Amino acid sequence: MNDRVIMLADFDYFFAQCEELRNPSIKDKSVVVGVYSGRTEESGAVSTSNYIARKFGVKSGLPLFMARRKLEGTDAVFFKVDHEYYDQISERIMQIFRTYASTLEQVSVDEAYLDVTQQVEGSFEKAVDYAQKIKQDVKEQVGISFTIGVGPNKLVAKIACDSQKPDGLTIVKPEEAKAFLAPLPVDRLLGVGKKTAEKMDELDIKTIGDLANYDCQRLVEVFGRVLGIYFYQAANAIDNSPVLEQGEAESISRIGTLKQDTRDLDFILQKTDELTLDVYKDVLAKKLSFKTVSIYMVMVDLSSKTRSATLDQPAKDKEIIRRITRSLFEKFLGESTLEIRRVGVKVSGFSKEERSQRQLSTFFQNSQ
Ligand code: DCP
Ligand code: CA
Ligand code: CA
Repeated sequence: MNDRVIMLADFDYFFAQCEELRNPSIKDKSVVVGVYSGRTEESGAVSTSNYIARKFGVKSGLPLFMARRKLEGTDAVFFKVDHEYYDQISERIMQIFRTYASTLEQVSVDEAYLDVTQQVEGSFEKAVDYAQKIKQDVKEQVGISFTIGVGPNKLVAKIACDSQKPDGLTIVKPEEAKAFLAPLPVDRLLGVGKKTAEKMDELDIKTIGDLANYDCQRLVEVFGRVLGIYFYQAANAIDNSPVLEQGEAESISRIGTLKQDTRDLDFILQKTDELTLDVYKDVLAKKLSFKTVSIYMVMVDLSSKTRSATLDQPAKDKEIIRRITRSLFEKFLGESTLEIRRVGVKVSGFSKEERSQRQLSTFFQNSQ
């Protein structure tokens, strides 16, 4: 567990940056992404905003009518959240991250831990160049900027990341970690909310340094064994929690709309070949084997159908997906008379070591 090099990457003003990506001309304006509650034209709250809008005090959670007021007379653009689009961008970046890390733990749509210990041979000097290389690569391939924090564990990497945004890179070496945390207020630690911070304040603990120097036994008396020890260790920059590959899909799938409604097998297979290639890239990147291949159809009357085939042995071959997709469609076309509008390809039944608890993903969650 010693001498790890852990990175936390957090995409800058993410939803707003995604909007800038597809509308480059708005880059110099205030960009606000809002969740509209739908009750009236104006009701809802700011999901996020770019850094220009933040200068005017427009931040996540602010009611939209107030955001409009603050930006009145300025050149500002407002968008509705488009989760499907942000998820797609996020997924592309996560894919790139996977090629740079031994393990990747995605914590949210715009955040992931990367264990890069092996890649940088445990060296924090090498981690500087490595982090810059990842940033550069994602900038070129996807066009999104993000901030990286590097530390000897997840806790330090996270706080390092938060310390300098946007487009930041903050490296905290193991021997600097305690001194780095010491001056920060205790509520920067995960698990120290308002109430806990107040309690700590009563004990005259204001900074993480105060907490680190506090008597561990006293903390256990006040906060209980689990929390007391956790606070003490966290304040002392100790965190042995591993970067855990998780939230990995139960299935990998792609869905797409056909150029025209059809029952023509070759026409359909042209589309599913494209989808298969994308599915296969995911399977490859995640080093998975699958046992089940499914197809998905949305018919002209908007009803949807699925068909699956399960193999005797796990497979990881693109040709197998193509072959089964073809035979499933052949069979399906013989059973149905309706034209098909949308098609999907899915693989599931993954095998990989230690697949314990996986998040259930919705069928065809990567729909496009
Ligand atoms: N988000 C939201 N409502 C919030 C906070 C966040 O809808 N109250 C969404 C929009 C953000 C995304 O989650 O783009 C990621 O949240 P972050 O807290 O990481 O904030 P940003 O990425 O927007 O900005 P930063 O550059 O500070 O990371
Ligand atoms: Ca972010
Ligand atoms: Ca975030």
